Amino acid sequence: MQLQPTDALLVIDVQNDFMPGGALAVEDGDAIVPRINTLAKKFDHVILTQDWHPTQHISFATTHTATHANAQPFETIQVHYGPQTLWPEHVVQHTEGAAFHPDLHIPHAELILRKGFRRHIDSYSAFLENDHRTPSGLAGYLRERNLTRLFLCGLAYDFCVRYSAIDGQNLGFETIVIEDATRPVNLPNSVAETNLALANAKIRRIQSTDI
Ligand code: VGL
Ligand code: ZN
Repeated sequence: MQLQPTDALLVIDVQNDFMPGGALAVEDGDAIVPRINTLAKKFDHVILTQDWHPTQHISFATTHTATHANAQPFETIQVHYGPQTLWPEHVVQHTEGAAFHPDLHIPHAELILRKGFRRHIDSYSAFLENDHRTPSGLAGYLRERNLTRLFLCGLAYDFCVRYSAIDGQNLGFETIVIEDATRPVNLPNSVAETNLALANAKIRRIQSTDI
């Protein structure tokens, strides 16, 4: 595949808490770090996202234990904008868990986009928060810079990569997921649903060797 100057690599949430041993560990999450470093060298434009939650964030199961007797990590509850899966406390702002994996090496990355920083709205997608309305500003940034095709990698395939890809495609960017440079959280059905959602949105999945 021939890369173009209008392409950007979007590296989603390669942070310590999503690595084996972290607060919201993704199995084998660290295996993609060297692969992402290699991929990034091929792109003129690289953007990193960083999940960045305040304490008592709406996505933390512990935030809801007073009001939802059985609020447990990995269960879904209804909040003011619809369903929200609950998670262990993770990527709390300015903690070591929120830092990028120490081996992630992309010195030419041009933007670090933080998301999920509002206590009352989670944000899986790099474009829109989980109310599916509040924009992050990324679409405007990309359009203003004439970056029209997006390649996505990082964590996790079935949450933040999935929702970023769908929103990116819906907002008019040609969006491609580099599957072997992602790993899933893997809740019941989450990978199958993601495969289907990406296919329905006409989002291509490729391998890092295709680039
Ligand atoms: C993510 C769950 C909660 C992700 C972030 O990066 O996919 N998943 N917060
Ligand atoms: Zn999060």
